[in-house]
Amino acid sequence: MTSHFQGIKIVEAELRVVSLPLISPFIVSNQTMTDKVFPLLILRADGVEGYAEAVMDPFPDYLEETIPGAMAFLRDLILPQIVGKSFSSPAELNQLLAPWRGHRMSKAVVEMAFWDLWCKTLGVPLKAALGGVRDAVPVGVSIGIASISETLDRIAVAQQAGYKRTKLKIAQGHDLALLEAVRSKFPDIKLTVDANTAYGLADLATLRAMDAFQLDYIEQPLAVDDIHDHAIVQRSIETAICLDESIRTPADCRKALASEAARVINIKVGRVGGYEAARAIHDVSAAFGAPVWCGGMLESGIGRAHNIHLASLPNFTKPGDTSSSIRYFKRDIINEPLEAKDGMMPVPMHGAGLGVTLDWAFLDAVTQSKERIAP
Ligand code: OSB
Ligand code: MG
Repeated sequence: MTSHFQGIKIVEAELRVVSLPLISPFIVSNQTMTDKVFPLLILRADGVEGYAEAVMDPFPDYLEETIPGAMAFLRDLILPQIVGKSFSSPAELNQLLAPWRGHRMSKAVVEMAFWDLWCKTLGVPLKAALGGVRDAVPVGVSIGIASISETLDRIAVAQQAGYKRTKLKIAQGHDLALLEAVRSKFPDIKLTVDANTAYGLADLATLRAMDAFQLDYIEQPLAVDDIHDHAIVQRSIETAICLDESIRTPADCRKALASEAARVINIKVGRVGGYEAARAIHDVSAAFGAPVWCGGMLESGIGRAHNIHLASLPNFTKPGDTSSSIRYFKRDIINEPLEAKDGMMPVPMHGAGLGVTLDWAFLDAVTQSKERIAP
């Protein structure tokens, strides 16, 4: 941009809570989701809109943040601080958010919507502004907890569709027998498991037994705040550990990799507070030689599109969780279908920024609440 660029004035914010029914319930070790409920933020500048969705759940079952808490934080504290002000870059906006502790999912939705607004103003795809290098990203599926026979059926469907990796949600008592059955039917597929913190050091024998199944990694076996005990487990097993919930900041990532608590990192831009943190985590991981992949939170097309742009960065070398939206929803809130083909998800490029547009009529039909924050 030229030196005339005065920044982008945010004239208004629109904050919605949206509820999209899931085609089938998604079950993980500590929660069951039947509808995907999420805050959707629209930031408006002169003739341009930026979109993002937040990834916290109605209850604090994945991490601490909740939708009711986020709505209060956004409506009463953060959005009144930024509406009516001008920002020349996402970094400048982040300076305003940085002093507040925690609330990373809430900060992320604001920062991500601004990135979209900024890129649309500059006329560049989000991918280009972020430093992405791919036009399509490799993706796999995340399969929720179900009976062994149902799980085998779902894997067969995903294999048929060409997905590049299968991740199975596991829990205490839903682990070794499941892996035995899956490996005997699918001996060669790229397979991972995600425990969503269900285990502890007392389960070391179970975790060690997973070495027999050629898993690409075991995702988040232990508690959210337990990098130390993950290092103990990583020393005792051959399979790589991948951290998800434990990595919220670039410093978390540095400590986890430096202490060899993990060898792979799951990056969710919505979990870590936005693209600035996500890119720093990507870079720290690359410095340690640790591959990263892009996680998901069952997002609608808006969050899904953000994830795909992020996953186009160079060190996202393992397949991400951003599979086709029709696996989750009968109908999405965006107009351009996000469909993977042979396990590759194209980066959406319908115009600048996020590269997708909202289906306003359907969005209104699935909106639970809507409020406007103006100066
Ligand atoms: O741990 O990655 C996780 C979904 C909800 C909460 C946590 C997680 C997940 C997934 C689904 O694994 C990923 C996706 O398909 O979006
Ligand atoms: Mg996970």
